[in-house]
Amino acid sequence: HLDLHSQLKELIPEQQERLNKIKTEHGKVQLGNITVDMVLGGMRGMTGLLWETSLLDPDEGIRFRGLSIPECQKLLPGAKPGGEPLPEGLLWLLLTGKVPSKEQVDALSKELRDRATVPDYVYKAIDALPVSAHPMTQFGSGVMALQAQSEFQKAYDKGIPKSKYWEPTYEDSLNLIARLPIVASYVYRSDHEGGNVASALSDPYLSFAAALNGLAGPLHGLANQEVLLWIKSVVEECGENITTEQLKDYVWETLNSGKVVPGFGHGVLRKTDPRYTCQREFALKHLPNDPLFQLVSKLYEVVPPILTELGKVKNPWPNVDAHSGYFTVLFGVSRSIGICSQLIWDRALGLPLERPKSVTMDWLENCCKKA
Ligand code: CMX
Repeated sequence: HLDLHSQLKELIPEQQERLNKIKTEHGKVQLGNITVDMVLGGMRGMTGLLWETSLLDPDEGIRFRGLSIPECQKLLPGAKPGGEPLPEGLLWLLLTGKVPSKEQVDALSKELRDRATVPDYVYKAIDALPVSAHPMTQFGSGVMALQAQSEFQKAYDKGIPKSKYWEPTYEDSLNLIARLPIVASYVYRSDHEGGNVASALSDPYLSFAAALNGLAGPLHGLANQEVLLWIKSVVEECGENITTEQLKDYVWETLNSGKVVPGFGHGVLRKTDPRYTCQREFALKHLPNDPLFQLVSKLYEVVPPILTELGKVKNPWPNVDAHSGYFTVLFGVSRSIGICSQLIWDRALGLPLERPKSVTMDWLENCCKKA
C-alpha cells in the first residue's frame, strides 16, 4: 500500500499528460456562448474553470470524484463498521480519485495528528481581537496567523521551480487541515455568543483565508447561523409546538419584510440538497424526537410551496444550511479538505492565473447594437 504522498507522486505525471493532450488537441473547441444575461447574472451557467475534485449537478447535487454522497457513505471507511465515513477517507478520495482502505485512512489520521501543532502566537492573535468579533473573523485571523508557517512561501522565496510547486502546497495543505480543528475549537472557547485567489500562487493559508471570507457571507456559509437565529426567533415568538398555520404566517412575515428564508434555495442546485437529505436521515436515525429537528422537518413541508408561490425563486428546496445546526466555523473546517485537495492539483497541473474578463455597460451596449 502506498501512502498518500507516494500515490499522488505516481498519479500526477499521467494527469499532467492528460491535460496537455486536451490543450494541444482540443484547445479551440467551443463550449458554449456567453449571453448578456450570464454577464449580468453573476456568471451563472458559464463554464469557466477546471475543478477535478468535485462536480455539482443541478438535479443530483455534488459528486466527489464521481461518487454521490450516498455512494461515499457506502464505500468510504468509517470509524466503526457501517458508521459515517471518516473525513480522512474523503480527503484521500478527493486527492487520488481512489477509495482508500481502512489501513490507509488510519495511517493518514495518524499523520494528521502528528501535524496538528498550533504555535502560541496564533492564540494571541485571536485574543487580540475584541470579544465581539464574529467567530468567522476570529477563525480567519487564526488562519492568517498560521500562514507564517507556510512551506510554499518559503520554497517560493527560494525560487522553487514550477514543476515542484505541488510538494510544498501538499505540505501546507495537510498541515492546515490538521491544525484547523484546533484553531476552530479555540474560537469557540473564546466565542461569546476561493476559488481564484489561489491562482495567483497565494499559498494554501492565504487562499483558504480568502475562501473563508467568502463563506462568511449570509447568502453563503453564514446561512447556517442565519438559520439557527431564525429558528430561535420562531421558537421565541410561537413556542416549540408551533402549528403549521403559524409557521406559514411566520415564513410570509419574513418574506414580506424583504428578507430571504435562510437555508432554502441555491445558485445551482434545483432539487433538495443531498447534503440536507443525508443529515435528515442521520437525525431520523439518532434524534427523531428532538424538538428542533421536528421544527426543521416541518419547515421542509411548509417552505417549498410558499417559495414556489412567490414565483421568482428558481429552487424552493432546502440546502445543507437548513439542517446542519452548526455554526459557520465548523463548516469552514470541513471545507478545507475540498479546497486544499483541488489546490494541490492546481499546482500539480500548473494551472494558470485566473482572470475572468469583466466588461462595462458601455461595452455591453455596443456589443448588443452590433448583434
Ligand atoms: N427566500 C426568499 N427569496 C429567495 C430565496 C429564499 N430562500 N431564494 C431565492 N430567493 C429570491 C432571490 O432573492 C431572487 O429575488 P430577486 O430577484 O428579488 O433578487 C429570486 O428569488 C431569484 O433567485 P434565484 O435565482 O432562485 O437564487 P440565486 O441563485 O440568486 O441565489 C441563494 C441563491 C442561495 C443566494 C438564494 O436562494 C438565497 O438567498 N437563499 C437563502 C440563503 C441561503 O440559504 N444560502 C445558503 C446557500 C447554500 C450554499 O452556500 O451552499
